[in-house]
Amino acid sequence: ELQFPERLNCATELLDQMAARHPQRLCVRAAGLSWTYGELLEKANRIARVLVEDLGLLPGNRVLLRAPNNLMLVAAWFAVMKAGGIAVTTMPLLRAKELTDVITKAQVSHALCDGRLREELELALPGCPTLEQVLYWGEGGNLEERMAAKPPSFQNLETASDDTCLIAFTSGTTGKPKGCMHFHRDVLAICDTFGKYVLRASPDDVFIGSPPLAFTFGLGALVLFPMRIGASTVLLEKASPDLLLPTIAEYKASVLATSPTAYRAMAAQAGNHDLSSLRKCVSAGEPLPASTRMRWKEATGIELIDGIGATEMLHIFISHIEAEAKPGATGKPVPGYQACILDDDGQPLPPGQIGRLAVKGPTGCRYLSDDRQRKYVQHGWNVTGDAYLLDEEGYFVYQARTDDMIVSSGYNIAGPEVEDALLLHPDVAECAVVGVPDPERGQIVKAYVVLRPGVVGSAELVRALQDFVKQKIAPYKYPRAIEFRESLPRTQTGKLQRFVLRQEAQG
Ligand code: 3SK
Repeated sequence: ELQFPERLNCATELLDQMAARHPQRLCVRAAGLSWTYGELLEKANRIARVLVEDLGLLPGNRVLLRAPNNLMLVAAWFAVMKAGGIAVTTMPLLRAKELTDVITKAQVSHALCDGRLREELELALPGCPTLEQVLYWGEGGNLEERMAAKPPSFQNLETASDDTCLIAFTSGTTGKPKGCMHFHRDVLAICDTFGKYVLRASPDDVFIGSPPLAFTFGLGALVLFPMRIGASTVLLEKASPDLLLPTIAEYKASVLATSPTAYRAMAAQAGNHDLSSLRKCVSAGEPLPASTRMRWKEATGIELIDGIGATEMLHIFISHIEAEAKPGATGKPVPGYQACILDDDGQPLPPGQIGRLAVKGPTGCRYLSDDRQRKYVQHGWNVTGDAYLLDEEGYFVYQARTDDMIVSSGYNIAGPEVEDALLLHPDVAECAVVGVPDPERGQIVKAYVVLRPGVVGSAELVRALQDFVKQKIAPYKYPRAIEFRESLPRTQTGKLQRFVLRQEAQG
């Protein structure tokens, strides 16, 4: 079991102490910029002073952070930790309405924002009476000027290890985001569980990846895990597969964190780039199809480390080391966590039966003023919205989001299993499978398919895809309806929004 002292500030552990030991070691890099641990500490200290001395920040105040993944965002995040504030990091693409909801719900009082993202924040301001202090950096901002006027030192607030330090908003695959509160000790706990026992990176590693730092997958994989061990990280403001591949080569990145969709796209182009520096690749954010694991391994020789996490749990809680990968299964509980499968009455199910995945461990769900807390945390278990089964070897095998189970003529069909089968077809680039109402069968399986460039959808192709699925999995699971699309609805973290397709189908 992890033990943390009663008083603990995660910034002291991750930044101050590492900078004291290795001031000259490279810490964060981005196009044309690079800061050592010593330099990042100085920037964070100066921002902390601006927050406290100029903007009157008090411990427990909530600070909105708004920027693409860049160095100033990391410095601002640590400044908030140092000053005992609570970071509310938001997706760069949020619009004024969404920002207003977050600011209102989290009672945000201060904001630090990249000047390029000023417009939507300013549109939101009239609807946000709690937000009194806003500073911009970069374009049209003066944060840097204020920083330059401050000394480079700061005395970190001695927070309690169970003081809240961040509120992460869920990306909302169901369309209703919730704020999840996490403590200073939680930030270190994810480093000392998944980071230490599954990822097992070293100080020489160079981390890189696509998830925004507002998504806790990105915060952990691109900032917290590298800094816990004194490694360095490369941040990309735009991290499409096309940009990630050459940047991995340019920086000789060795640890990559991105989504299954990106791995699939990158596998197709991997041969055109020098990826020889890569040694560890983490996939999370969405279930990993066995075909994607296989394609990435064929393209790079690297076994993906798959993981399921949740904003509610802060990071990944089921995963595996490379040597224990089992295609089609997510893995086993990360050391420090326990997991089980519950039936609808909250009773544990034996291996082989599908139920709700429940977990407990050093991190857990604390929704900010939301009744859904009672549903998520039951008898000490965090009951996720994922349908899983435990196999005979103790691996947890993903079936579907509980909302994505399709019941057709009495058969239970997991949409993602049909998606996995479709993805094996060479003409399919992406797909989403949902249940749509049907007068005879209750529901039928419908697939929305994005075809590979140059392939044209036709009635013959529909039949070919249906036959293909029938060859791969039990024939009753085949998609009775197939619609070709240019793209699929996704959250800003890349998760498929099947509920949007279900709603469309229901009219
Ligand atoms: O979606 C996930 O699997 C995830 C992974 C790591 C951290 C947070 C999340 C939501």
